[in-house]
Amino acid sequence: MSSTRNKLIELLSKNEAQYISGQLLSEQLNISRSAIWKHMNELKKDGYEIEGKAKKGYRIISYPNKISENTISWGLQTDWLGKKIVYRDSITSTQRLAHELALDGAEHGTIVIADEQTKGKGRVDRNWHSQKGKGIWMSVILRPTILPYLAPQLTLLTATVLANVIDQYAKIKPQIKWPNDILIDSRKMAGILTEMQAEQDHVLYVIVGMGININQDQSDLPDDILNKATSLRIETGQEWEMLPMIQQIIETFESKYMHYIDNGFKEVKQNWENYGFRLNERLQINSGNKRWEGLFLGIAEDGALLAKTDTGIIEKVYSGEISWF
Ligand code: BT5
Repeated sequence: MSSTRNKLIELLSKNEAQYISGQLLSEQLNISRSAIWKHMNELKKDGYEIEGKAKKGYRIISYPNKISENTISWGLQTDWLGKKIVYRDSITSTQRLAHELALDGAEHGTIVIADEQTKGKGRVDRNWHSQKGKGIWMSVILRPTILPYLAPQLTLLTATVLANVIDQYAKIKPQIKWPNDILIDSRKMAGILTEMQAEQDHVLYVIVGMGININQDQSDLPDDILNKATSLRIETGQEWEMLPMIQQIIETFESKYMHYIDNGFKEVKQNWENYGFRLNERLQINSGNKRWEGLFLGIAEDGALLAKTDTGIIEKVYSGEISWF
């Protein structure tokens, strides 16, 4: 977003109670009156309500709820994450566009976000329902300096980011079901999809997709997920503003990611286990053609699930489905 626009919003918001004249704005920003007028129109398009009165000047009446490149960027306290944001009203899948942009050289920290996805993706080509304006559908392009086999750690890291933000923002403690589900009352409120392009020992890029159900009510949920999904609204009985939550997710992500890159996985592991679903309970694991039972111990340093078999052996599970009794 242009720095002039940022300054303009800043000036307007400092003067909220009174009008600020076009003359003063043009002096402070060092641009013409007609340029100011153009910026004002752009702000209105982004959902800012601005009153303009002859002889008095401009006054901000309300800030936007609307999601756009600009409204997300404004006030975002990050160094690199979300410096470039690509927003669409409607898209097939933010993952898909993120892959295209990444292959085209998009920089580390680029974000793709949409109001609606018509072909939202889950893992292994499952479908992800992404109704217009009802949730946060967002993909982050990362170019991490980690070895490819450690990329699954990024899914677990992202899960802790979402759990933390839901916890702080809505004062509701979610649980993380290994590896990628965020649950409330055993129902899925958010899912994460991590996809990677790598050479043998070098990650080209990773795309972390997050789908978070926010303002659906029970009747919005499609039949196939009616009994296993939930939203923040269903859980709390109120509508939630998405914009501040998106910003909080981006800021928390950057800070946890930096800590992880600098210090390793230890803190992610602790944080994850703090929200771990059914830790220390018996579970059933289906991976490949093997099906076995054991005690869920937590996660390993490399992000694998740790479970103890009935013969006392501690096994690591890297992929598969788990279920409980
Ligand atoms: C996931 O897959 O949970 C990963 C979801 C990632 C979605 C984001 S949105 C932004 C980005 N762009 C995309 O296109 N995708 C990412 P998985 O663990 O495979 O779970 C998929 C299963 O969850 C489906 O088979 C349904 O049973 C269920 N499901 C579908 N939509 C859901 C929803 N909105 N809420 C809860 N559960 C849902």
